[in-house]
Amino acid sequence: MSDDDGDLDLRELDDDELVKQIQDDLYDGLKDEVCEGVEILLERGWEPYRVLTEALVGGMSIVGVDFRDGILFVPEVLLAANAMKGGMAILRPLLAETGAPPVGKMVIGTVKGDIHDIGKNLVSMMMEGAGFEVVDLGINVDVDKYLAALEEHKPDIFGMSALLTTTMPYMKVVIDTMVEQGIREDYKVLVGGAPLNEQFAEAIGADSYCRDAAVAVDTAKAIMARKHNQRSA
Ligand code: B1M
Repeated sequence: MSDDDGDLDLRELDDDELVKQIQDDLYDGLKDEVCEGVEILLERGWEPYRVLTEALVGGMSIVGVDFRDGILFVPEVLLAANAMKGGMAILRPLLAETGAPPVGKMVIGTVKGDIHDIGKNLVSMMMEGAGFEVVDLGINVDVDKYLAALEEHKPDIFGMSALLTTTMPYMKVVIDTMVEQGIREDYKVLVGGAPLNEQFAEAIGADSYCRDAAVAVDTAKAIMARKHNQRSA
């Protein structure tokens, strides 16, 4: 399994071992190794979505548990996030390649005070892969920036992400401001992020809570189908 330098040869691992090794490398923040593992799974015919969910998201879940339990700290988690982003960068063009004209437009960003962007980036990638044009506002987005982007891009779908219990209430600030300005009904508002749930989304006046990126895609597609039917009715 090792070469002359004692390094592990990823190509000699079977699929299960390789996924486990990618998760270990992600945990250890080894970006180059994670990228190599991702490339090997793709060469073996794995669908990009499967690589994303099983190897990368699966690896980050393990990081999340140990971060919660005080085994990992911010510097280590930042390295793991960097390794995950390396793997995602390889998958992004593969997930986004549809060749078809955009089926709709989305503006998305992580709310003010929150710098978590991996989940949001994943949603953006999957939405692009489903044929949506995505305007990604990045992290720490305040209400003025969100509203300016809605005005400029006139999206069909407006998405907000929050990973902290302390930042998720900011979604309500944004939605309340939309109501005050009389533009709430111009957009479908989807919200997501680990601490959210259906009840929260309903309480703040969002249209839908999206548990994960796949649900975001399905929800957005259903919204576009309804819009299309209304137009042709
Ligand atoms: Co942070 N962090 N973090 N962190 N971090 C969490 C969120 C935490 C749960 C860890 C823990 O304690 N177990 C905890 C929050 C506790 C709470 O609020 N209840 C936490 C904390 C406390 C913090 C700090 C406060 C730590 C500190 O400084 N003491 C700090 C806050 C910084 C800030 O934002 N102001 C902090 C910092 C960081 C890092 C910078 C080190 C790093 C972020 C790097 C980055 O994103 N570039 C980080 C990370 C990586 C995590 C964990 C480990 C992983 C998050 C992640 O990327 N998951 C996380 C633990 C966890 O979530 N289990 C944790 C993978 C990603 C694919 O999943 O983001 O859930 P997720 O996205 C999913 C869905 O939620 C959904 O779809 C995505 C894909 O399926 N989704 C959407 C997300 N957004 C959506 C938007 C949509 C739709 C669906 O719009 C339509």
